[in-house]
Amino acid sequence: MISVTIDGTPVTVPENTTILDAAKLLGVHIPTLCHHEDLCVAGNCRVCMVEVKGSRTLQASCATPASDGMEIYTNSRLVRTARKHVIELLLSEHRGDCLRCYRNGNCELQALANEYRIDQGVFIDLHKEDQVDISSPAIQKDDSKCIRCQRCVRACTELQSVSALCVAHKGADMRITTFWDKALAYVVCTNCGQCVTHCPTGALTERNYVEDVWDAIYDPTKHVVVQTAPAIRVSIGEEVGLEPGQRVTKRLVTALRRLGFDSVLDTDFTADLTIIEEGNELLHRLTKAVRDKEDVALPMITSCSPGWIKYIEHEFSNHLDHLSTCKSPQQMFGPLAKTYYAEKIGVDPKDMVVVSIMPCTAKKFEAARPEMMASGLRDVDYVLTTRELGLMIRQAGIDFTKLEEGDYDSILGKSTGAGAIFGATGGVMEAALRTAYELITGREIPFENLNIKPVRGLSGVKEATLKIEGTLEKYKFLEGVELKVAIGHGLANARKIMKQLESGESPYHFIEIMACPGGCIGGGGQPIPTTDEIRTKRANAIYDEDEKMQYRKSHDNPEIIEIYEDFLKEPLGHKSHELLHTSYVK
Ligand code: HC0
Repeated sequence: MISVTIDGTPVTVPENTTILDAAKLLGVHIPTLCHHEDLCVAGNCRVCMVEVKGSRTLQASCATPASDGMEIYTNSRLVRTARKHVIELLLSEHRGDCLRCYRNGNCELQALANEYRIDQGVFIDLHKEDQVDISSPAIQKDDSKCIRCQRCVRACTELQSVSALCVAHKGADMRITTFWDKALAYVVCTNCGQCVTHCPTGALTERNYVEDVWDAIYDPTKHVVVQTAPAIRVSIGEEVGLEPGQRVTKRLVTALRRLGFDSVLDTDFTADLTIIEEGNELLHRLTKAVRDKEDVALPMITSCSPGWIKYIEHEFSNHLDHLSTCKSPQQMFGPLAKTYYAEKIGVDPKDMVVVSIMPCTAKKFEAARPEMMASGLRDVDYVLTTRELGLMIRQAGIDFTKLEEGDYDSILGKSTGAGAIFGATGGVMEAALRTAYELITGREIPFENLNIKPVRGLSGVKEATLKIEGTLEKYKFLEGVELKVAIGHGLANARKIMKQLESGESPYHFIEIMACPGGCIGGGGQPIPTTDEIRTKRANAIYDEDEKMQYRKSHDNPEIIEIYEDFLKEPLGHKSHELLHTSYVK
């Protein structure tokens, strides 16, 4: 441990603690624009400069380790003057039309400019024209708002191992760009949106479709159906002024009705359906491999995260046969809404508009993929992020705290705890294991074993082994098999898993991969900021939701039982293949 004084107050901290973190321990906030706890130290915005006694220059507190006996001043006249100049310099290059900016009110640069009362800059205002790249259906990039902090580049490289964004040129010409300066739609971007949630300004945002959805709602000839992803119910509260980790499912339903959606349905229902289809697909592959000794692609890997799908298509396209052929729950919902549900409620599918509320920017891309027209129409018409829904609720003047509780409509509205936990890393695996156990053994999983702890939490790659015992006669060939599973979240972890698979050393039968750190609760469409502390709170709320549900296993969902009896007939059957399964692009 070492001792330092910060603004005259002594504090003891572990060795190698940065000045920024030492100050945090003492409750002193030092502003910064380039630093983010998810990312490596950059030290390039210089906003976090502090005075260190005996040092000839100011020090970037995020990049300077505290040392024993250091006397640090975070708010001296020198520091304040220098910091103000740095902010002014940044503002001189930043197109400051805050009133029109999507991040107005949630922009770190704007907040600092306000805090430091930057009313009249001493530097020439370069007032750049907007330079917006809208080539992608998911993400838009506006260089005129970029402050070159490189958080996006680090998120894309460190967290996601994608490197679609990079730094070009030097000094005043330095820019954040892409390979050969191509538009985002034409580089290896996976649309995951981690650049967006890490951007301090409005330089990177999702493509916003709020006005299109209002138009659909106002159109009396349209029946507008909304589906809500598992992770929304534990994060939308942050957009309307609640603390992270509030579970607001029933108030969310009421808010959506108040906004004017005609049917309020749940992606958790199709998450349950995914488990039935994907669980049967896994059993089918295991049967071929273990009983029939056939050469079949194992491990099978989940396919519900569209950022992950784009990544494997770009980076590991020789291994696409490992992907489950199941569409994501979002894309299972779309064609079911425009066939089965439309018929049930007597609406012409041409007059139906399907809107998804997703914690994910890549879902916008997924919905726009050419193959996602199994209903004969665009299966999902618009995808809004949690942030866009928050905007709609605020625009409509809805006081979330005063909302009464509501229930999802039926059918495609009922779900289980297994569907809910899809929203956290490991959740798809946990849901699948709950169902697989009962399918293979014919016995009910003991209540105390429903929570499968090894697959939970924020470790980058998680593993579990389950010995199969006491099988039904038809699965006797699986008796004694040790089922090995792995879970990866964040594409850098996906790369590790895929490298192991590529080398032929993957010991697993089944792998869950989600593109974003933490899974969907940490998705690129989630409220900003998103940190590990917030991810944990959202995940805990999801597990809480699971424990409060009437049903906790997908195959117990009465609406799932009904849709198979009524419409789909059997898992992996003809109708399922037509509507619920897909293929991938090399
Ligand atoms: Fe997810 Fe999903 S769990 S990807 O994270 O599988 O976005 O929340 O909606 O589709 O259900 C996101 C979240 C979903 C899908 C589900 C899956």
